[in-house]
Amino acid sequence: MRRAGAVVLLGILVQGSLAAAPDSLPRGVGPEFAAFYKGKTTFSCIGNPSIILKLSQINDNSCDCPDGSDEPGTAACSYLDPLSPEQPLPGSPSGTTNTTSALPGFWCANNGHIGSYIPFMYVNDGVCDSELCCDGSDEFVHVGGVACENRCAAIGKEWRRLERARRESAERSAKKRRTLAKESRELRRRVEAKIVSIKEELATLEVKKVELQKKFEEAKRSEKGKVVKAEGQGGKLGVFVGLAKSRVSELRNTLDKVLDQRDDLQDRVEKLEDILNKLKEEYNPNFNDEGVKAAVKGWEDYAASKAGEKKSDLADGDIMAVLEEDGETSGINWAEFEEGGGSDADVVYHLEAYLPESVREYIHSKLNHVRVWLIENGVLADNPASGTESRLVVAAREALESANNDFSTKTSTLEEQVRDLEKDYGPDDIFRAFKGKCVSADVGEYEYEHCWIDKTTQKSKKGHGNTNMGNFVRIDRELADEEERADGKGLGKGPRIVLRYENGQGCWNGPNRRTDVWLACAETDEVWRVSESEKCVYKMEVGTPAACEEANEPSPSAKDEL
Ligand code: MAN
Repeated sequence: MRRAGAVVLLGILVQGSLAAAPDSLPRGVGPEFAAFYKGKTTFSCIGNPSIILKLSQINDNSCDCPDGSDEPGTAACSYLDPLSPEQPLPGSPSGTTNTTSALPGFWCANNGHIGSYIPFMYVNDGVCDSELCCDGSDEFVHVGGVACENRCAAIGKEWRRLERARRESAERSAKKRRTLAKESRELRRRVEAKIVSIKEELATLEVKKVELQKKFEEAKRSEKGKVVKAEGQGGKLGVFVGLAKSRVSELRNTLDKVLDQRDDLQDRVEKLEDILNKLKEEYNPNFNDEGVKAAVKGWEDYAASKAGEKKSDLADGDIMAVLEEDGETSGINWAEFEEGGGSDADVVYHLEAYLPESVREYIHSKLNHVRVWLIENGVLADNPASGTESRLVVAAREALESANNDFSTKTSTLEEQVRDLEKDYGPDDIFRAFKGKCVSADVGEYEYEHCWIDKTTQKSKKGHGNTNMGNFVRIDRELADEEERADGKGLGKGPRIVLRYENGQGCWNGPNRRTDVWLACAETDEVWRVSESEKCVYKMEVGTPAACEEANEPSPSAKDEL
């Protein structure tokens, strides 16, 4: 490992340089500077071409060029490195090294791995810098007996393995991002389509509302002018009830009359029986009058047969009960049939009660229109209970109310959808696909949760409840400047998406909590780290495919044009 505090001057990795530098090149010259050294009889300093040196002055361990270009393979000009202390330079008008090195460093070809430059001050310093110079070519004089083995084969193999894994992971992440972008596009399209359809529905509803208002007014007007309804008018059952009621009353009157006649006849029979009884008791059997004798005999037979006769089951009380007027406590309660839930109209009025909750409201509004139509067209009876609105008015009012409710619900849904469409969901609308999703991580005594484009929460694992750490306000970009992490779970360097969450729960003696959620490209959504840089100001580092390179796919409209 390199000594602490050493400045990595230039860790430039030159791709595609697995081949060794040409033999004719002086030690330490990188491929992009080869032209300055190759096939020359003399050497001109790169930054000061007027200074011409002999070839033997290259790498002679003496810094002859002001830009150090004559010493590509030694540490002789290492003081030119920007962080080296200023040194007086012989012949310099300013007397200082107010110049920079023409070369980025000592070139390690690293055959079997990738070539790289190391700072000149590392050359022959007695330390093996295997990470930068795996071939050990920087320690060619073996200071203090140090001999750096060439580890490029193993390091290169491992590097290529990791590189392949990184590339594959990046490809998978990019693919996931494309899927997310596609999902987001589809979600956006749905919102747009919903807005169009709600607007159409509202336009239709507007017309319907005017119609229903008119119908309601008409129904109220006709209600006011209405006189008492004719008995039994209306639907089929209404007619039947009317007919039955008058028929029953007819039969009752007839029974009453028959009963009177019966009583009359009964009286007459009783009178005749008295006469015959008297005859039987008072006639003189000694008179041989055959006619009287036959009459008495006939009477005696009649009386005997009457004595053995069964008495009629029909009690007078029963007949009187039948003759009693119909009402709530006796006979048939016609009112129930005329006003109550017994009409055929009630089947339609109560149909909704049998429907599942989910469709009830919809059917209710549809049914109201049907009811009004049926009542208006005389198919259903409109049977108002006395002192209340007629069903026609009730149905018209309910239909209007239901249309008004429908209108206001749809208006708020429209406003909601329009707001959603205008909301910033990030590049490619990517965070639209994250709606309703959360990621969380256990950190110390809390579980931290990030609900995308919604809020961040600190959840106590000791049962102290949840604390809101901020609600989503906007998407920003900030520059990250962190060392790459071996596991790749870090922000690294470069511009990063930052999701801002503000106005969370108030901090005791402090501001409301807020969170910056920094995003970096990763294959899966994951909260990597949470920190509280100052009291109640949190930083979450979150990995997600959404933060990978933005897809440069042609837009669907561009495709269509092709
Ligand atoms: C709780 C947590 C901490 C916070 C303090 C502030 O303990 O929300 O993160 O720093 O309150 O009082």
